[in-house]
Amino acid sequence: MPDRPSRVVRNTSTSVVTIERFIIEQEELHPGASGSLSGILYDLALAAKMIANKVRSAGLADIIGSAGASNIQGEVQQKLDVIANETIVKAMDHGGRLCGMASEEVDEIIPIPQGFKTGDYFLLFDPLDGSSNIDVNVPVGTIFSVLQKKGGPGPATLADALQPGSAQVAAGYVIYGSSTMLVYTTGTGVHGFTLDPLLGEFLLSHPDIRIPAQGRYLSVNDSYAQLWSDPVRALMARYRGLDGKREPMNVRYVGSMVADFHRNLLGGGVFAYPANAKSPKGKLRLLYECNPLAFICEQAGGAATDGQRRVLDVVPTELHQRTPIYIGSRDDVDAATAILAAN
Ligand code: P6P
Repeated sequence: MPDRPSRVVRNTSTSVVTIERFIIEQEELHPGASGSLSGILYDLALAAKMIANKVRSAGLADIIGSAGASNIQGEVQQKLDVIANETIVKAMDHGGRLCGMASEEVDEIIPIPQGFKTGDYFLLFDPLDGSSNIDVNVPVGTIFSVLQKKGGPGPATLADALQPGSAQVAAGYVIYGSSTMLVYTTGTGVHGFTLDPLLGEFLLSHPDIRIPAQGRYLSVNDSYAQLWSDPVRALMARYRGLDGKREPMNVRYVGSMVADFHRNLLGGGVFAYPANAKSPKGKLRLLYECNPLAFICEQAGGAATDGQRRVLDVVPTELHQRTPIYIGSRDDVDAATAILAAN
């Protein structure tokens, strides 16, 4: 991971800072910066506003419900999945900063259209995570990850995508909840911005987010308990205080990873999606869900493991590969490593 200058942290109680201004200030921490990464972040913030508009009005327009098609994951695509995916591709494909993109909703690498300049970065994203919750108005989210292109200039190759999470230069998510927030890192801390719908601006509301070392919340889907291995069951007993080693954690599980992760990031906790007999490699995708959230979590003082090793150290072999994940407060993730890696 490139060396990182110190953080820019401010007291937001006195200053109104837009995300655009914050991005510029962060860029000034990197004297040799070309401004390309800043441009990518601006464009992602714009895409987030456009998706937020669609999500907010989903109940009113005839875009609720499935689009009838299925994606590579075999999941029925919700119309908003398709719209969010197209929104991001159209916002990002002509800026001249990317060599290509990869999306949860698209089987192959998305090339930069003919006639547009290619750039030095590769963008991966889940356009609308948790979309099965859309129809019941539960928070959903967008997750993104930015890598530097490997090798020389030109169109993206699979090698540009299949880099370990430790190579990320930026990562973030948008949560479309009671308010719309964009949270991101470029390796100098984690910063949160809340969308002011009247201004149409993301304003700095959570500078330098730090996750508590030990969590209050456990986010896990217990319906798979019969399918877990014995070490996973032992870990869940630890989290629940059943082995007397810690206070029981409160269970909070939304079924939308961004919502569960965001609550734990701010309040302390661990999100666990273990491998199970039905999903031996886990369910969540490494490249555009687990890696970006792991980068954010570590930058906030937390940790993320697949049960055997640090998520950011996993060398990917497939674009849509899945991984087990235990992510959140450092002490709670360390407990997962201690119990799972030993078995
Ligand atoms: P389960 C949503 O489909 C998702 O990808 C994540 O957002 C969420 O955390 C997980 O799957 C929920 O999976 O098996 O508990 O319904």
